[in-house]
Amino acid sequence: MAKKVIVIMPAYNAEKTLEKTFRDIPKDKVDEVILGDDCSKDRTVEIAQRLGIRIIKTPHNLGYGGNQKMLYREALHLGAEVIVMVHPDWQYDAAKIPEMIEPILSGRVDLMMGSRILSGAGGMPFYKLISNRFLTFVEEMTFHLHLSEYHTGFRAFSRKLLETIPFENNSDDFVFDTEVLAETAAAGFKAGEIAVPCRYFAAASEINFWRSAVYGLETLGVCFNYVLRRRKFLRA
Ligand SMILES: Nc1nc2c(ncn2[C@@H]2O[C@H](COP(=O)(O)OP(=O)(O)OP(=O)(O)O)[C@@H](O)[C@H]2O)c(=O)[nH]1
Ligand SMILES: [Mg+2]
Repeated sequence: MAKKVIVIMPAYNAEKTLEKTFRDIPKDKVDEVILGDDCSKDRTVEIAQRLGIRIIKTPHNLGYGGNQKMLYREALHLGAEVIVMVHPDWQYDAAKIPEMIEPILSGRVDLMMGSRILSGAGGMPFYKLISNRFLTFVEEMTFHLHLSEYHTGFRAFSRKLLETIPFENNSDDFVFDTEVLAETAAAGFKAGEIAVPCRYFAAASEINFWRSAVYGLETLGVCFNYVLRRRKFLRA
């Protein structure tokens, strides 16, 4: 029997881009698409309903990480063997899903990342590119997952990975994504990546400078904690 593939989209005010993102998903390659709505204040839910997307809603505004937790829980509950996370902001080319899931379906890796850096990071604002490169360098020195970018919003996971890592303990905010990668490395899973063309426009990039800065500092904190824990573990 074919392995079940579920795409999850953590959404918050995605009315301008949801339909375009959804249209790009190759429906013949996935079994189900689920949208997690984090109490959007716009027409996200209405549009998702019209498109026939399965919707689950957070009880109150949880944040980006909280939304993902709810979605992974649901995807695992529905029996997904491969879970693809893509931002519904039409920044990443969702048509690349077959290439993202193939290495997981064939059992070569448990995590796949869609790298904007490998595709030239077209249009990424300069300060984001610099901080992305810097943080990725620190993360690569820490986690050794052999990735060109640790901050993409297009990822695919095996069921085994999501069942192994304690993602429920992670932050409900953006640093959730970094914590998942730290846990992936700590558990010894293998990661892979492909180049994914990206687009930059207002609705695809709403996180402002200060939220990016907080995220950057929190990411460094995750790296620091990881090194400390490893040292203790090696000494014990
Ligand atoms: N739950 C929740 N999700 C959010 C919030 N702000 C953004 N998001 C989601 O997080 C995703 C990423 O936000 P973006 O603004 O695109 O930031 P980014 O992709 O990390 O950074 P860029 O490289 O600038 O695009 C979006 O697809 C939103 O759905 C929020 O306040 N709450
Ligand atoms: Mg974005």
